[in-house]
Amino acid sequence: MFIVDGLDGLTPTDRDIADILRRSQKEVLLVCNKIDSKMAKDRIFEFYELGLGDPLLISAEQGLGIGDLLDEVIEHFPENKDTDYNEDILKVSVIGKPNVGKSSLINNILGEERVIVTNIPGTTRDAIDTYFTYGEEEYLFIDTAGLRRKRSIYENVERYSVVRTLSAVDRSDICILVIDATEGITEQDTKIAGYVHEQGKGMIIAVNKWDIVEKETNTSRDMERDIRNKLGFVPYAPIVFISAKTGKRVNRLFELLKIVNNNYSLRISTGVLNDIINEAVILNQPPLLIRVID
Ligand SMILES: Nc1nc2c(ncn2[C@@H]2O[C@H](COP(=O)(O)OP(=O)(O)OP(=O)(O)O)[C@@H](O)[C@H]2O)c(=O)[nH]1
Ligand SMILES: [Mg+2]
Repeated sequence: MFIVDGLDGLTPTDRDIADILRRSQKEVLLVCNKIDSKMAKDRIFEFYELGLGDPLLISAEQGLGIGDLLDEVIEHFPENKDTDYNEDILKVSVIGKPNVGKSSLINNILGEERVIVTNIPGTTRDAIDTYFTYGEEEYLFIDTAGLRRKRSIYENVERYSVVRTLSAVDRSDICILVIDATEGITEQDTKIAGYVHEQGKGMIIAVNKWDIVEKETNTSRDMERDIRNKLGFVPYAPIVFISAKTGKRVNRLFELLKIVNNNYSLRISTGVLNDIINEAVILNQPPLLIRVID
């Protein structure tokens, strides 16, 4: 991406850079910034001289044209970028709202600060793949951008973060849905779980930040009950109470990954399936259809 300054107009340095870029034979996007000013608008034509095609017009300060620019960038992404690993590897995406500790969990699992962790919601913008071996097993972990409530997700960069998170879910076998224990299940968590469920992916519910929850005798039981109530449509997803910060029960996640993976890849033969359906029909007779003929 070659950014030129619309206010300055075409400069000799721009020409030099354009020369180098043309010779490199790489794909180049010519981007003209500061287009919010009238003077810059009047000078756009100068940049056609660079022979790098139509300049894309943006204002970084005002946020103009950024969506179109990102569309153009994505157009140039190579296809099938993800296929250079063993297809059998277990793909696990870590998803949830912003700031619940998804990146912290990945770092804890890897034992190093691989991805950025801060308390600013929206720190992770892109889906980040990491390969990892635990015991005998190989895994691909995908850290994702936190999914915010709808109201604020449709702008520019945010929109792409959402697309990338949803596509991370699509390409994973199992999703670890991270919940913030201090907040409990929110409507947004329900929506995210709904998406994973609809995509037919395996799911583990990891209740994180368990280290800072004030615990009484039944705290985890009550919380589990609340989760089961609110996420009644995923009774199959195991729940685990963890702390990405202290590492508490993070190992248990790996046991669960194995179990969920076994269930996920289970193939049920037609015969067994028919038996189950017959039994269900016997236990719960569907109402008879009565046709009234006059
Ligand atoms: N006490 C406590 N704090 C945690 C835990 N996990 C994460 N945090 C803190 O929560 C904040 C957010 O952590 P991140 O890992 O960046 O959260 P994230 O889900 O990746 O956030 P986004 O990338 O913005 O969606 C940081 O300040 C972490 O230190 C935990 O288990 N216990
Ligand atoms: Mg993050």
